[in-house]
Amino acid sequence: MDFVLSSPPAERITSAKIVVAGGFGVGKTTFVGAMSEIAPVRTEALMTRASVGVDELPAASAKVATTVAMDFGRITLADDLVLYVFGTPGQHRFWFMWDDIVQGAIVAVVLVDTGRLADGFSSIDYFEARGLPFVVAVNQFEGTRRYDIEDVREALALPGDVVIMNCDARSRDSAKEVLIAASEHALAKLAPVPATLPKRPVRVRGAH
Ligand SMILES: Nc1nc2c(ncn2[C@@H]2O[C@H](COP(=O)(O)OP(=O)(O)O)[C@@H](O)[C@H]2O)c(=O)[nH]1
Ligand SMILES: [Mg+2]
Repeated sequence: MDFVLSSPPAERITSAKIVVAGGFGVGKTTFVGAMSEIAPVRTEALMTRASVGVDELPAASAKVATTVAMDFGRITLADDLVLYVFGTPGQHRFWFMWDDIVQGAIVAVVLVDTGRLADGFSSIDYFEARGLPFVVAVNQFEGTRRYDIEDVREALALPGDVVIMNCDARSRDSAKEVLIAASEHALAKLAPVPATLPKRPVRVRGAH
């Protein structure tokens, strides 16, 4: 069968790297799997009884596998913009990999779960320390209490300019919305507009 392009190929394709971080079991692997247009690369291992007491999950979680290196997916946001999305392993014992995984990223998404908001702190601290812009996406697990975005902001002690949004990590559209917001946030941070223009004396042409 012939392959027909529906639109002419874009002149220049820009790719960017985005990192998805957050606590253990918050939905990072689910998020990358939902948004990726290629079969996501996963490095999941089955959780065994050996992880009891080490990797604690919410009581309702059906999680049977855990990411031991990273998740990787790709999404084309526009004809000329491709995002490569890397999910970090959540457990602290894998943090030695984070510096490599975030290398070259333009922005991060910190997934949080309102049942265990505090699990988001270490990711937030990490990106604040690295100076990497981030957005916060609240993964809405059913059965957990819903909070207003501003309550989440207060609980996480985040300033007003940090984008916080609700999401469903299982939904491609929802994950895509988060990635669009994150890319826009990165662009805004890359091209900061000075709050006030420097004041200069106005020179009138021809005046002496
Ligand atoms: N009910 C519900 N389950 C979810 C949601 N997001 C993820 N899960 C489940 O929660 C478990 C942990 O998700 P996973 O993506 O492996 O978390 P990770 O440790 O952050 O990679 C899995 O069994 C998912 O199927 C959600 O929005 N709602
Ligand atoms: Mg995972």
